[in-house]
Amino acid sequence: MSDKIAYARHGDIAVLTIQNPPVNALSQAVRHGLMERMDQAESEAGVRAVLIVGEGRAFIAGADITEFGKPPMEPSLPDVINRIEASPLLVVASMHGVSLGGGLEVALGAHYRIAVPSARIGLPEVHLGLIPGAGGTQRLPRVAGIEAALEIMTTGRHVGAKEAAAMGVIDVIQDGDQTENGIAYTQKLLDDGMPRRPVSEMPVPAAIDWDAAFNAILAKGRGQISPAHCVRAVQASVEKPFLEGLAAERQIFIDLMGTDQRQGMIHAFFSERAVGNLPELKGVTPRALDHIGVIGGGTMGAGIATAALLSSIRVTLLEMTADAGEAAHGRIAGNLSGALKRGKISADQHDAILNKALSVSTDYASLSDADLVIEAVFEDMDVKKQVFTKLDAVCKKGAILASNTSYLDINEIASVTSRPADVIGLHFFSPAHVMKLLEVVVADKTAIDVVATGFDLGKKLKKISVRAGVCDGFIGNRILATYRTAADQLIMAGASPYDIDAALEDFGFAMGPFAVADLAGLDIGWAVRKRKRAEAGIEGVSTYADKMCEAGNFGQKTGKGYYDYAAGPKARVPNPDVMPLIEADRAAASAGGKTFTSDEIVRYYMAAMVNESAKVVGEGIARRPLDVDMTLLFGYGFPRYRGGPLKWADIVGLDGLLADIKSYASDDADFWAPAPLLEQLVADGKKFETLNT
Ligand code: 3H9
Repeated sequence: MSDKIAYARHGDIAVLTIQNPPVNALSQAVRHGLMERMDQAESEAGVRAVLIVGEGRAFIAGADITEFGKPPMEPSLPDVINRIEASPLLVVASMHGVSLGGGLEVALGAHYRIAVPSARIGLPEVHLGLIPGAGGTQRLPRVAGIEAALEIMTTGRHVGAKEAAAMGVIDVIQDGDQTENGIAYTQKLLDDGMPRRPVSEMPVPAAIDWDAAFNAILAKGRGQISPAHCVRAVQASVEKPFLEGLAAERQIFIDLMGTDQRQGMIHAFFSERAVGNLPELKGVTPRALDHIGVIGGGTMGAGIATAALLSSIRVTLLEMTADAGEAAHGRIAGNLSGALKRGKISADQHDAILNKALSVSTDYASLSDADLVIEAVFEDMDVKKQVFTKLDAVCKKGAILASNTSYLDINEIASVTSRPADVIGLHFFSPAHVMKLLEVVVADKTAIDVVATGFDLGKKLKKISVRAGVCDGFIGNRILATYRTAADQLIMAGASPYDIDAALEDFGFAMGPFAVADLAGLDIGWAVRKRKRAEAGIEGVSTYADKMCEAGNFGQKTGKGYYDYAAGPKARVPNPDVMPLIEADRAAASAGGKTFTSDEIVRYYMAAMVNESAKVVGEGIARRPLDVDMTLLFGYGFPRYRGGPLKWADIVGLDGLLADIKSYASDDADFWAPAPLLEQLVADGKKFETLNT
C-alpha cells in the first residue's frame, strides 16, 4: 500500500492524507496512492465518505514539475481526478496552504471544499508555459463562471480563501486544523444527508465571444502563447460534453508541453530557486542584519533604504548636508506612501517606519553600530575610496562594508580598508525597492560569511540574488554593454533604431534597447562616453548619439530622444531628427546600405549576448549559465518564456550560433571573437545546461 497517502478511519469517514513533502506535489507515487486509497475506502464496510487533506505546509502545490518532459507515467492525473469525482462515496477536500494547478484540480474533483482562512488557490500553469491539464479548464468555469475562471487561469495569480469562497470555489471557510475541520464538515454533510455533487455534472455557463477573448489575451501575452490557449480549452468546456471537453484540454496541454516556451519557463522556475543556492554557502551562518547604513540618498540610495525598511530592517541614511538629507527623507517617504497606497504596508506600519526605523544623518559616527553599510554615492573610484576610508574608521568590528557600484573594481575599493574580508559589492537595480535583481559581487578577499550575508540580505529584501565576480560591469552590465554595441553596429550597417526595437519587442523584450535608452536617459551614456574619451585623450569626437544629447534630447525626461513623447510616455513616434544624424555618421564612415529582416536583427543581437554570456561563465564571473539567465530575466527585461539567453541558445542550437558568430567576425574580429566556452561546448556536442549543476 502507498506510503505517500496515509489512510485512517474516523467512523464513516476515510481520511486520505497526502504525505509528499515539501509541498505534496502530485508525483506518480502520489497519483498511484490516491487510486489505491480510493479503492480501499470504497471496498471497506461502513465507509460513507472520503476526506482528502495534505500534510505539512500545503494541500497540494500541483503536478510534480520535475516529471514534465519525461515519458508519461500511469495513472494520469485527469484519470485520478475523474476516478475521485465518480466515487459513489461523498468526497470532501480540506485545503490549507496552497492548492495550485493539479492541487486545485483535485479539490475540484471532490464534491465539497472547505478551507482555512489563510488558504490560497490558483491555476498557475501559464507560468510554466502550459494550461491546466487535469480538468481545471472544464470544472472551474462550471463553478466560478467563465470570466472569473479565465482571469484566474490566464494570470496564474493566487486567490485568497475569502475571494475563492465568493466565487463558489470554496464552500466553507473555517479556522483551525485542516484534518479536524475536514472531518467535522464531512460528518455534518453526512448528517444533513447532502448528496454527492460532481462538478462535471453542473450546467455550463453561456458562451462568450471566444475569438475576441483569445486575441485580447494573446496580445497581452507579448508573445507568450499559453494564456490565450486557456480560452480555447474553456471554449471546449462550454461547447462540448464534459469528457470531450476534457480531451480537448488534454490535447492543448500536450501540445504546449512540446513547446520551447514550456522549456524556457520551467527552466526559469527551477533556476529562480537554484540561483541563490550556492554549495559553498551550505552551513555558513550569515552575520546579523538588524541595522543598515545607506550612504547617499539619491534615487538609488533612497530605493535601497526603502527596500530595507519595508523588510523591517532599521536604516540610517547618511547624506552630505542637512538639505540633501531632507531631500532623501522626502524620496523615501514618497516610496513608502506608494507602498501604503498599493496595500503593501498598513498606515501604522508606514508611520512606525518613518518615525522609528528610519533616521537620517550627516555624521559618519551615526554608522558606528550598523551591521552593514551600503554606499550609493557617485560612480567615481576616488569618491568611493574616500567613503570606504571613512567607513573603515568608524564602523564596528565585523560590520560589512558594501558598494553599490555598477562596474568599479571592488578589490581596489577594498584595498583602502584594513578589512578587505568584510568588503563586498551589492549591486541593486533602480528603483531598488521595485527591481528584483541583486548582484552579490564577491571580491578576491571577501569572507564566506560576508557572501552568505549578502544572500541573506537579498532573501530578506525578497530579491533574486546572483553571485557575480569582479570585472567591468559584473554579469549584467558587462553583457548589456556588448549587446548594446551589437545594436550600434546594426545601426551603422543600415538598420534603424525603430527596426531594432520592433524586432526585439517581437522577440519578447518588454522594450527594445533604444526605447530603454530613452527611458533611462541618454545623458547617462553621453557622460560615460565623454569621460572615456577624456581618459583616452581623444578630442572632438561627436557621434549621432552625442549630437542628440548636444541638442538637449535626453529621452523621455526631455520629451524627445529616439522617439518623440509629445503624445505621452508610451507614444512610439520616431523623432524625425534622428535618422538624418545617423545617415551623416554612416556617410562619414562609408557604412550603411544593408537591410536586415527582424530575424537577422534578433540573431545578431542575441549572438552578441550569448557570446559575451559564455565568456562571463567561462571566466567564472558567473558560476553557472543559469546565473546569467536569471540576471537577464530579472534585471534586463529578457522574456521569461525564453528562459534566459543561454537557455535560448541551448534551444536554438549552439553550433549554428557559433557559425553565425564566426561569420560576423568579418565585421569586427575582436568584438566577435568566439567565447572559448562556446567553442568547447560545440566541440563536445554539449549544451550550456550541462554546466548548471
Ligand atoms: C500542474 O499542476 C499541471 C496540471 O494542471 C496538469 C497535470 C497533468 N513540483 O518555491 P519553494 C519544490 S503544473 C515539484 O522554494 P515556497 C521547489 O522546487 C504545477 N517541485 O517554496 C522547491 O524545491 P527545492 C502547478 C515543486 O514556499 C520546494 O518545492 N503548480 C513544486 O516559496 C519548495 O518550493 C505550480 O506551478 C511542484 N509543483 O513556495 C506551483 N512546487 O527546495 C509551483 C514546489 O529543492 N510552486 N516545488 O528548491 C510554487 O509556486 C511554490 O513552490 C509554492 C511554495 C507556492 C508551492
